[in-house]
Amino acid sequence: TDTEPAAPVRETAESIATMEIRGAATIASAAAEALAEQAEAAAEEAESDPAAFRASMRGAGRTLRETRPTAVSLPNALRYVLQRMEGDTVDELRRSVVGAADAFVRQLDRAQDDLGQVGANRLADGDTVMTHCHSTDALACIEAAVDQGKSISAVVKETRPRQQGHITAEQLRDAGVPVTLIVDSAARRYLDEVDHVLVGADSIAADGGVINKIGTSGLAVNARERGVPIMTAAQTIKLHPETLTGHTVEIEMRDEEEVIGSEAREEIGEIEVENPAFDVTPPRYMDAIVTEQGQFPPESIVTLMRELFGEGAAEPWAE
Ligand code: RUB
Repeated sequence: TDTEPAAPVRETAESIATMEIRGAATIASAAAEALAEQAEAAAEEAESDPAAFRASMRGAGRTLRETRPTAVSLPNALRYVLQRMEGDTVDELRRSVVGAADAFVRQLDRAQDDLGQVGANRLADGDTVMTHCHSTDALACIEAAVDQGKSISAVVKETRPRQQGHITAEQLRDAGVPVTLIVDSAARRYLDEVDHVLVGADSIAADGGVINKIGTSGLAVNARERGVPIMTAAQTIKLHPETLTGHTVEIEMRDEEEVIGSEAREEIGEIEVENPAFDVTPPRYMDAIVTEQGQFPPESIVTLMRELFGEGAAEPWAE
């Protein structure tokens, strides 16, 4: 049986669950780094027992996997690192894990830079972009456009209930992008004033459906109705391999506390409160998926998915 993971893994898992660490790409790199730290701790503990080392890494993988269900970049990160765990001795195993985690994080950073260039090419000098939630992949596109010398402004949706729009607003302000913050329900009114809608993704399904922060699908439908193009910025680590075999993506349901505090709850009394964190935008409402490998119409993303994840969705963390 596996022992409890080392402190860095437990702390990272806790931070992901409480959303101190959040956003699909950030979660993925934190998980990879936690596995590297687990490898160091496990190498000391397992001493010369490779089987104990492997069991300890699988346990860490499970702890990280169980934090949040929707962003596939998390299991994809665990798969990347744990499938590269190899060697006959504990030291070889340790080095393979640390090396794979390093390589993963570097690839993630490079993919985001490359994707930013692709997304930036869709933006023209003087454009205004509407954002939803906080996506580092989406921000990379705007920042690359600014680096290209384009002047871009932004209309930023606050994104209830957790207001990740505030993080987006701060980062855009720091990048020198003029920001107008609006409440979510004002989005359709402001669509007439923007040239693009730009969002990120937690997962992309084989049919091109985009799973992202709750409210994305309504925004996409409104954007289509107003004739505003909408794109998703998503590195290929967001492609969900299990959807190739018909599985659906689990939508995280979060605590009602995020929607009504205890005081409001007491006043309102016995009513149902639901708090889904994500929704699915059907491919027909999305104009383009921008990845580090170029931009794709959502309907053709399945080809890329087969190429990159065709071997299926192994679970190297399973007992
Ligand atoms: C974050 C969210 C982001 C995607 C993409 O949701 O929906 O749009 O994760 O982010 P939460 P990135 O705040 O609930 O984690 O481009 O940084 O991977």
